[in-house]
Amino acid sequence: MKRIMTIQDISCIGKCSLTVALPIISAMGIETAIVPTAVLSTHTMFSGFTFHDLTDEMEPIKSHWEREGFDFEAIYTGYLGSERQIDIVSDYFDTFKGENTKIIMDPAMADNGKLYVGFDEFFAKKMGRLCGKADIILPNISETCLMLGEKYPGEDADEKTIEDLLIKLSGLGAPISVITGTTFSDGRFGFTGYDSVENKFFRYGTEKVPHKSHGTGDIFASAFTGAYANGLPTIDSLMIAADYTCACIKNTYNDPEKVDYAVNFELEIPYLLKLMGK
Ligand code: PXL
Repeated sequence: MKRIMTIQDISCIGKCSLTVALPIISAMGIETAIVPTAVLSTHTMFSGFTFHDLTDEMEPIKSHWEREGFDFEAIYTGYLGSERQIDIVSDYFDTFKGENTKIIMDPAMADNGKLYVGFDEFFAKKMGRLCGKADIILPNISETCLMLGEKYPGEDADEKTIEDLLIKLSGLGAPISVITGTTFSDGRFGFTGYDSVENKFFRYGTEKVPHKSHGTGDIFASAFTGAYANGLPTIDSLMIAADYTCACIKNTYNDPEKVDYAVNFELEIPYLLKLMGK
């Protein structure tokens, strides 16, 4: 069985970061090793959340895994809790990046033009520098602008604006940059990417469901990582992730008992497996 590593927090309630990455990637038939960066009572949308930092565990976990000789098909990072964690994750990349190990980064730190509680512009710039070590980066529009120090153009930014941002993003150093949550002129919603090696843009959109929720970026990045680790090409993996995320949002939108802090990703795992041909 293939093995990936994912480095992000555990929000005990919130259906984001590790509590979605672990079930989604495992369900896709990939062993999912986790490096928890912090334990929070909820994600940071709630007021009064607790935050227990696990930075001090990260080095010892890395050293032990190194001694054991574990290797990984991919390293997927999400929400990181501090600038020091960014440095440690950079060491993880140096230690575990084998010839065939792909580094996938979702620089989860902002939405709707605003950083999540606890982050500042220095953190965003530093995350941008770490993105230079990745093979594929998956920021949303807000994260893109904050990493680049560019003005936030809004969620409905036009295709030309997004393409200009992608060119600048590629300057961070990752060969493939994908901006998630882009809206197209035909009203569809999805991702727009740029492959700087091939000098090619690509995009894919699904139906736009009028429901916005936390955690959808994490669901997208997790499904992408699972599909990619299964050996599917980048673009196919991104399309599967977009179709699955759309289904999760739609399921939630139609659920009279929905929660307002996350989407029903659990109920669409059978659909995800069908998309994978499993
Ligand atoms: O979904 C991204 C995310 C991950 N982890 C924590 C968060 C958020 C979004 O708010 O607060 C702790």
